[in-house]
Amino acid sequence: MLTFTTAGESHGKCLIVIINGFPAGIHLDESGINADLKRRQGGYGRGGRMRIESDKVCVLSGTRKNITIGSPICLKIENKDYKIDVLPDVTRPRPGHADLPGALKYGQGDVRNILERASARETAARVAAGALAKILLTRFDIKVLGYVKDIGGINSKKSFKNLDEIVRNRNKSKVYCLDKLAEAKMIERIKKAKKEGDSLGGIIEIVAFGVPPGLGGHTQWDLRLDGILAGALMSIQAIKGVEIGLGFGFSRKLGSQVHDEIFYCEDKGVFGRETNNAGGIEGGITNGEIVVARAAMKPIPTLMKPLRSVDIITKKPESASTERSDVCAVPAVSVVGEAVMAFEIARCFIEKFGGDSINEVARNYEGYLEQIHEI
Ligand code: EPS
Repeated sequence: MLTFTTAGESHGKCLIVIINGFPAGIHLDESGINADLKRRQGGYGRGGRMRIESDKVCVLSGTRKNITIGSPICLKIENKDYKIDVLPDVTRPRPGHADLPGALKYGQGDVRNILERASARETAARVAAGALAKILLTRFDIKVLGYVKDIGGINSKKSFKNLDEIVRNRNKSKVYCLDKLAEAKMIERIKKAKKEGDSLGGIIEIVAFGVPPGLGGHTQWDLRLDGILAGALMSIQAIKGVEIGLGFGFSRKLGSQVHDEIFYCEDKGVFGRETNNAGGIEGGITNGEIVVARAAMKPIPTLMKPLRSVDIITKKPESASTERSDVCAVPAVSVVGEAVMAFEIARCFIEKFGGDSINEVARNYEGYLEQIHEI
């Protein structure tokens, strides 16, 4: 079973991620992981912290001569802004943040003991785990890509079916969106929010190309891939909604308008569809089409123009605490979404084709590909 767990506080010494169940025999390319970490740090709308950090992984275990050996892989990302023990107490919780419910749950009179771990800084560790999953998936020509669809109500209209076009357009954009016109408007919208001491949310889209039919499962509720992806995406800090394929759009249409009709492609010997409203998943199982998920991010709760709150010690009305933060982290979340979706697809892939070494996984996968052509 492929799993990961993270540790670390926002202003602690470092972030750690331990990945278990990763097959032996894969070249662990640190530069690929670091490129994703850098992309997560970027995107227009980030605050001062990202000028302090320059996230890079240090591989502490699980490899020999840069090749995985099947043992737990431990990755470390250092925090340059390490100052957790000297930071002031926080007693005015921010509406929308883990501050108050966390303080109540853990019996803390200082909200800092909650916010340090609740911080989206943790997502750097998840991106490292996801980058590792992407190395595994790339070996089987599966590519997972995230980009921005909407920031503060400004919608990117463009969509591409071609992987290279998505990468090219996304990488050119300061907000990781595919639509140049929308990009300019999004940047203006972020500038305005910043000037007004406010913050902005948005929508990200993640697509997975080359996923074979048969990942996930219909036989038990927790095997369903749509449920797994929704859970993983929803667990990202500030995510409040997830859709697969047409998502909420299904509810407004007739069945005859939305279900993707089935064809058989004689020359390739595969089943196919002309539409992909299902987002590549039917009955909790991948159907061989592109897997498409979207997630909605709420605006960041740290506001320079703070909302009303209460001091948890004095119980008197006060403005919520303010501190350095991002105005908009939607571009960063598109990188995190890509990572968590890649990891979950890799987890299901290993579950189905599992093996201790990459060669064993490859053999199982090739056998399966032959089998599905035979039914
Ligand atoms: C965050 C607050 C900011 C963000 C941070 C998440 O950090 P700081 O309080 O140090 O300015 O920059 O995000 C990251 C550090 C990161 O790596 O993404 C919060 O309160 O969640």
